[in-house]
Amino acid sequence: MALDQEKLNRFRVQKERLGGMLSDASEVINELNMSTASENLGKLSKKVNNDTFKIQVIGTFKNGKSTFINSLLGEDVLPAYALPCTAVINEVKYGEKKEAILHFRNPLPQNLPASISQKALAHMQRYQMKDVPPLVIDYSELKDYVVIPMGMDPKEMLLESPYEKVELFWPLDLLKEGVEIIDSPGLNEAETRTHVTMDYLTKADAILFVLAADRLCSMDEMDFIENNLYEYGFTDPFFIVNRFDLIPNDQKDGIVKFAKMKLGDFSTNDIFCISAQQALDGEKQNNAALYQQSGMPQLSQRLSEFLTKDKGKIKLSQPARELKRILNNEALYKIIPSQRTMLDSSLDDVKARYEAAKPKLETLRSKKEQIIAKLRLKIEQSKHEFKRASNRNYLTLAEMIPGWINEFQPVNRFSVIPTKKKAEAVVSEITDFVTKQIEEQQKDWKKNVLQPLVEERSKTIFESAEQDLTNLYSEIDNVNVSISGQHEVDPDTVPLWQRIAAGAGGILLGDLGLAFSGGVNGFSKGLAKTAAFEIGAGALLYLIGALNPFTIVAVLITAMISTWKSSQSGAMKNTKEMVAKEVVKQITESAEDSSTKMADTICEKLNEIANSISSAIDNEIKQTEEQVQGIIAEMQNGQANVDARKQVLTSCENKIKALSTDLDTFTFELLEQKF
Ligand SMILES: Nc1nc2c(ncn2[C@@H]2O[C@H](COP(=O)(O)OP(=O)(O)OP(=O)(O)O)[C@@H](O)[C@H]2O)c(=O)[nH]1
Ligand SMILES: [Mg+2]
Repeated sequence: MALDQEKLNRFRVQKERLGGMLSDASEVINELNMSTASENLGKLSKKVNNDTFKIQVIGTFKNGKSTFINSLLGEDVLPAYALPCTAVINEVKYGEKKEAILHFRNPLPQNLPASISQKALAHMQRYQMKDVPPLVIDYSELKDYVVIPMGMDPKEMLLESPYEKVELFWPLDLLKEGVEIIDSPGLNEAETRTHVTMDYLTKADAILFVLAADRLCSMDEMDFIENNLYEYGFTDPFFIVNRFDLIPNDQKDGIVKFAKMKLGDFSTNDIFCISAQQALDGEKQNNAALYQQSGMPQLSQRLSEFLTKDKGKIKLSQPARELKRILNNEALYKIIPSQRTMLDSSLDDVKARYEAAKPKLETLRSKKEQIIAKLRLKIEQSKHEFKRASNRNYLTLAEMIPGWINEFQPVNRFSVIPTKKKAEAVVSEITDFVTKQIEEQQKDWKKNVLQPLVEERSKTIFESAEQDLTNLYSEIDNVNVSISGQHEVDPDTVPLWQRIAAGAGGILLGDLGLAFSGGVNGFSKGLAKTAAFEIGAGALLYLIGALNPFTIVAVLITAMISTWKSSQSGAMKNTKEMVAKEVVKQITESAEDSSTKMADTICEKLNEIANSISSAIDNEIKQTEEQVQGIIAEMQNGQANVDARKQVLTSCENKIKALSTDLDTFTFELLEQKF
């Protein structure tokens, strides 16, 4: 696919422009001896320069995801068959040389498929199956690694892949500037592989959702779009209706209308009806007419526009805003005036004021420790509440299971002669059904009970510290003023969340963090929302893995064969009861452990937030010390040095003002899409 070179160039220019401003700003910030801000600028530069942009291609199995990506690559690279096939995440990235690198899971799953590639197996064994480093593989042999083992023992098909992902490097223009296209296993094909795809969603920046024109908008798909995509923050995915060549001409309009009706509310983007197969064939055969007919040119055009214009907007506007805040709120209004007043004082005065402030700074440090200790305690205390909620959930679940199973009518029936195979078929069907039911119920529970509970509890926890933190910050400000010798305290209008975020760097610069939610909701609510979101995005359903038809069959087989003697319906009834009992037993037995794990995970997240608050305050106090120590050192070198330093301050001030104006223009142009 050709990328709109002109737009791409404009994006590069914008990126370089912001990069230039960042490095100018960095000089000023270093000159002013602002170490935390300087670290933050480093992170911003990294974000602007090396950022990847991950587009995950996702959709029901066999809708043509891999074929679609192949059509972008212009070759049959990713395996695409009529059977469910993609089993592993494939990250397609830019590289001059076509190359594939296989990454291994750590730890490796216990059972490996018998059909595993010998080369991969030998490599794993070389490292005693532990911490296995990546392996370069021939990209034309991808099928030996990333494909679901077919026609094997059905147990094999359920196994987890030992590979974490494949990185495929390809010299495709579209992938320049850190763009990555991610092929993921099909949804709703198998539990293990749906999980692989879902787990990756937290890393994706944008979604291409591939549907099939000949089986459009199934209930599963709509449920996924309505519930999951939105939950993960993808409010504007690209919908691709593939396999459009299979629709007779006189029905094409109807399909387009139907797709718009079903999907229109979930994205502002156009819906693209394409034939990935025709596009790929067109590319391979150099048949421009076929490629044209495939509908790919329009999609291609829109994607390149997205990657140059919108991607730029998404990725550049946040660092630009943050840069402006550091320059104005921190450097211009705080640090420069404070350094000036110190330089205007006598060295003895500054030293004396610093000595007087030292015990205060120590007090502030221990106050901080107390606030954080209180927070940690409150987090620990709420653990039992999370655990209780989770236990209640398992209890309710266990009560519902017998009813579900009782009402379920399996397609598989008992034969006259008892066989293990038949028994397995019936039990698998019931277990599959009940697993789906549990999943549905758990999804609802997570959304309607767990997330609101986490949000509400974290709000209470962080609210309890809000006043103390605000006071602490104003005491830090007072100490700063007393050291610098400024006369009046300038009441700080910067909201608490922003100060903490700036000091903690990490949260603010993360993609989902405080900067986003704190700005809209304020400190505690912002933190609570962030926490609840992260909990929702994580795979918290520890239970599901425990339900496995094979273990259930193994436990029940003897008892089942003996029920066979009764009538067909009697045997079915007995089997259902036995399966229900076994499932309930498995759930009840693992409930305590799963609930503990769940509560631990939630509290770990909340403690991470507490740690960030703690280091944000540490950084503020450290900055106060570094500032005065720096000025004392300058003053000790004599008056000439002080005068020179004052000139440096004036020049920093002018540079910041100029940079701010540039940044305003930059942001305006970015938002107005003037480039
Ligand atoms: N007629 C037609 N067939 C297509 C089209 N796109 C893909 N196919 C075929 O559909 C089958 C499935 O395509 P894949 O690309 O493997 O689908 P997938 O979504 O990657 O499948 P999983 O990896 O199993 O989830 C293959 O046999 C393709 O040749 C299309 O636009 N038209
Ligand atoms: Mg595939």
